[in-house]
Amino acid sequence: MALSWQVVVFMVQAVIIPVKLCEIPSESVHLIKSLNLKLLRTTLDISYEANPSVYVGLRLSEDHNLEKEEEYFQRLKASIEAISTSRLGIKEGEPKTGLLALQLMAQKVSCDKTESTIRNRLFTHMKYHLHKEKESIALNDKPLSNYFQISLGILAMCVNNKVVDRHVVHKLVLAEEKNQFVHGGSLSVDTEAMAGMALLCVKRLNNYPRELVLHIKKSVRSIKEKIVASQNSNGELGNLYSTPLAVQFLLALGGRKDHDTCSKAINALMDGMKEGKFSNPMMMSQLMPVLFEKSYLDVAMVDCEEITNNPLLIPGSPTIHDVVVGEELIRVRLVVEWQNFNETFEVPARSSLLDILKTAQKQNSRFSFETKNTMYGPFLTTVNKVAGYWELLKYPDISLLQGIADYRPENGETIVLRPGSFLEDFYNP
Ligand code: B12
Repeated sequence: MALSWQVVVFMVQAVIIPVKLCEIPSESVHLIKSLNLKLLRTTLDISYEANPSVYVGLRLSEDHNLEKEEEYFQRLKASIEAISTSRLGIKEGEPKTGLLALQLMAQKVSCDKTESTIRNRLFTHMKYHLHKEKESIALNDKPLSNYFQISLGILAMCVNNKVVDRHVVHKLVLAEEKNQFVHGGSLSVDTEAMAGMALLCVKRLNNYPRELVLHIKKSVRSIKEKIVASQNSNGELGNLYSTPLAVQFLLALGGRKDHDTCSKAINALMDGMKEGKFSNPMMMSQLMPVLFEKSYLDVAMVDCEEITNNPLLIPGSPTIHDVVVGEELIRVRLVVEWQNFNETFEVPARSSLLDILKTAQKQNSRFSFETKNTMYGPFLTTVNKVAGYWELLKYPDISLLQGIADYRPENGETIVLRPGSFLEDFYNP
């Protein structure tokens, strides 16, 4: 039977017009612009230390306010120089593997002609950190920081065209084989994606023995399978906040086979953006490259001549907050597991969990807490003088997807603070 002309046209188009793997819908321009402005606005608040991940995100965008980006880079440069001139070493319990990696990537996308001595010192620090991470894995079967940061470190060296010690790469490959990329108790899709990008990059450097290359290829395939299998009914890969890095990995991998997986994931991201779920600068910075169909591997290819200024990209005041607390009051119950603490507090509607913890501390002498500032915001480190990893949950067992400064409980909700695995030893010596 003769084919109708529409079928023929469709088939010809399918052959000559390449299907893009993770295409961003064209009607999303406004959404993307507003995220770009939101991210740019976070750079204006000088009470926060400059965040290299935010800078990398801005540089991988295709819309630039060159003046603001330059001002921000000058602030970053001061901390980069301070690290590069510091003595080689790692303060007990404070590895800087991830931070150094992000600084190296920031330096690369800045097109700054930083003195080569400073750049070389940074590479030396990075190598040293990766070496110490490798030693820790060999000795204790766990990194000093985590596999996400080791992957970032390998990636940062690689996009700067520096060869990473093959034993370090081998440790990452082995960890993937042994399913060691976990967050809390479950699979860390973020880490899978970051490791996947690092391995893709080193594979392309073409500098390793054949056997290791075969191992790398096998790991990349297994990472891809795990990421694709992690897609939920909303289209998210893992959860909403691991989806940006997972899509970056799929983009870096290329090929057309995962078109469906990727477009569902992009839709989930667009919905998340519309619902205002991307307000944390770190999360926005990991999402930014995806909106321009890029991945962290593109850090290697930033073309300084091509970056042009958009005079219309003007961020508003840095003090505009996305969420304002309401006048009406809500009731939130706070439970501290293992400590027999179970109390209800009244707070203004839309208060963050951090506000609730502050209220609890003020009103109840049996409750106290401490936090540590990180690039993602305040990290809860200590509850009632017990230090370690405290997991945040919504009763009974739903692990929160946001930190204490971003999560806003609803009226009647119960928040559970649970000692994480390494605190269990404290309670069950
Ligand atoms: C490793 C990791 C952890 C480890 C960190 C310790 C370790 N073993 O190294 C553990 C398991 C403890 C952890 C805990 C949590 N995490 Co976490 N974590 C990560 C991961 C995979 C990498 C972080 C990292 O090393 N970054 C690189 C370095 C350079 O940054 P850094 O600031 O120096 O790193 C430190 C802090 O970031 C801190 N940290 C880790 N996670 C979080 C989350 C928040 C909200 C904050 C404020 C800090 C923080 O630990 C890092 C290592 O010391 C990211 C994935 C991602 N996409 O970024 C998720 C991620 C940041 N975590 C997330 C979440 C939700 C949490 C928890 C709130 C989960 C929970 N329900 O309890 C808790 C934090 C609770 C608290 N006490 O405040 C989300 C954040 C999403 C968002 N909207 O902000 C991410 C994106 C994972 C995800 N897709 O869901 N995390």
